Amino acid sequence: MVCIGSLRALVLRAAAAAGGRCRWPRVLCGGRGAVDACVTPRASVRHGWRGLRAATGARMMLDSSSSSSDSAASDPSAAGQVQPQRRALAAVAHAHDGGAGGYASGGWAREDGKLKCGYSSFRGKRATMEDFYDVKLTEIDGQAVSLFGVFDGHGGSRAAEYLKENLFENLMKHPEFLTDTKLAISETYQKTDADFLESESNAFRDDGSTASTAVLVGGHLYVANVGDSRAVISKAGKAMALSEDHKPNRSDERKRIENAGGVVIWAGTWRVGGVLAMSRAFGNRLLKPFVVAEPEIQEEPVNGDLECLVLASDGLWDVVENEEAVSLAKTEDLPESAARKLTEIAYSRGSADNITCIVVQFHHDKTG
Ligand SMILES: *[C@@H]1O[C@H](CO)[C@@H](O)[C@H](O)[C@H]1NC(C)=O
Ligand SMILES: CC(=O)N[C@H]1CO[C@H](CO)[C@@H](O)[C@@H]1O
Repeated sequence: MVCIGSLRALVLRAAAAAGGRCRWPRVLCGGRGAVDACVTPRASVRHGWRGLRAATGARMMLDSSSSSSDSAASDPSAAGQVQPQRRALAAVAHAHDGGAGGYASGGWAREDGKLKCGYSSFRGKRATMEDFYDVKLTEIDGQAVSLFGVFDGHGGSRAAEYLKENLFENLMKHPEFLTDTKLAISETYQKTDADFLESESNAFRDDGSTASTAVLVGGHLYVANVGDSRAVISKAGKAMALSEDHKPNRSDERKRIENAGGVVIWAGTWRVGGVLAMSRAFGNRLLKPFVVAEPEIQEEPVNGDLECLVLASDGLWDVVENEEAVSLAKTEDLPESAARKLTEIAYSRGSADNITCIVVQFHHDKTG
């Protein structure tokens, strides 16, 4: 595969939630189509967007990658490129890892000032971290595109990590991504699930993961959900869930599972086959075809009414109400500190699970 189109690509990829996986900018050939960028804790100023703007090291690296790509794109051999052109719109980035038992958090803003986002991830009381997230602020064929995802793994971290690495990459490559975004999301979710199962050489592994994603393209917000992570927005002052958790005892889900020949059994809570406490997930080879990766998708217009968006794993939603989450997301100055406070609140209320959350604030009054 020619690496021309991908040279233009500049995508901010969030570090793995577990921290310590920051990547310095590098060009990926072979169709991955992304320059990953990440500022390590030491290179970043930790507090506030003003401080972040001082992270000029990151800016320069991003800029220099894009200018070298300009010359590459004028190369005649670029004529055959199949990749849409991508360009980063993220102004600043930082991330830091709170160390063992602590937090990882970070924040970004779009260059046009219309959107700020931040994340926070807490390892919880158990030993391993199975939550991952991904944030991409980019431009495809001249169109601003933002993607946010929370992936909460179970039975191992491989499915969640695979989604972080592949789901949005696959989605942005879908030929209908800009023209029929819902179709692209639905097909990409299911294809990525099939790819993951195929990539897992050990047929006895049963790693699974949720995916709660929000994609902003062409003045619309598309929220797609598989599993029991959740997306909530604040619209004209009101909290509104844009996904309905996939619990096995939801009557439509129970019906779907039973029609496929499966059972929903009470074992401490309602579980598919007495095993899994959610009715849809990526991976979970042994529970296919009852546990599917077909997303439910909701669409919202992006206008002045849309104030903020919170995506989080069930570690947050088990102990924090939707209303409380968005009211904190709206009132905090920085989305990163809102995300951080939400994970701290969830932890202080005794949530023992992984807690990962992304907060997005919309600033509609900003003009390019
Ligand atoms: C599903 O079961 C849980 C208890 O595990 C209960 O709290 C919830 O209300 C039930 N939901 C439905 C749709 O029946
Ligand atoms: C640190 C932590 O809480 N890890 C847990 C994350 O969630 C998965 C699935 O619920 C658990 O298996 C991990 O132990």
